[in-house]
Amino acid sequence: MSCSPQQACIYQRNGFYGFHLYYARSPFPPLTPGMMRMYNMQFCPFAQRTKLVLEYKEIPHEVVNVNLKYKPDWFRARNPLGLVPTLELGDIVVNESNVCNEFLDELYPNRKLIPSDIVRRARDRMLIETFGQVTGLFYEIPKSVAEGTQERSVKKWRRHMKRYENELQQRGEYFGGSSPCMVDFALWPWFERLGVITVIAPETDVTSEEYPHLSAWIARMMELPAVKKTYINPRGHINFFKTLREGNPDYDYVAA
Ligand SMILES: N[C@@H](CCC(=O)N[C@@H](CS)C(=O)NCC(=O)O)C(=O)O
Repeated sequence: MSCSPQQACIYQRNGFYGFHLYYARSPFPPLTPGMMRMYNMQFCPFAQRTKLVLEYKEIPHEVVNVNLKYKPDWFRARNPLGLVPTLELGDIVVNESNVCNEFLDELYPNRKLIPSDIVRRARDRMLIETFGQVTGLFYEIPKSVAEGTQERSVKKWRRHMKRYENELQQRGEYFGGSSPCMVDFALWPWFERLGVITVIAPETDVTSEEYPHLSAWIARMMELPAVKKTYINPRGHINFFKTLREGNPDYDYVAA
């Protein structure tokens, strides 16, 4: 199937993705009544957080991939900051990956991901909040390597990895114990993209010698059907990251 940039085109590729064809003047793809819609960009780790929850809970949904360089007005109307992920269901619009995920967990209580125990919930929330420091390192490390000043940022990286390693040691197979919780899905997208920084700074690798629990968790996560459905291989992520840094993001790249 092919469609022009002006067409509203929602379709499945690899069972999940559609092309990012919603250029500035493309028409609004009509909503399917009662169907959860997610505005997405296939390489966005924040959007992947929400896709993982949609898949894990087996929530029927449709995906509209947005070209983030040329955002349609109707997308900006739904998210003034112009960010994916954004969810839409009837007249409800929800932005921000963590907020989207909390909304989904409350609306669809099967396979609960947020614990009801308030202490456990606070601990999980802290892990997700502080992970913002790790996501920032995905930009800081390549920059510091280019400037020859990576020692400090790599040290920061290792300190964070150790923190998550220790947490897993206490919690079990997943951050949720014997099954995944919201922490697993909130963190996973950046572990899937590990190849992007290990190729630039090999010292960032999560080896089984140094991080036995974290590396076993990575292998375990790769077996989850939700992860398999949203997975893009390192080549795909590296290519996207490169085109993004060059200022010409290749949203539709298909990693073979
Ligand atoms: N805090 C947001 C971050 C989302 C975000 O940064 N998304 C990026 C794509 S990975 C985006 O939509 N960028 C568009 C832009 O900055 O114009 C969240 O957690 O959802």
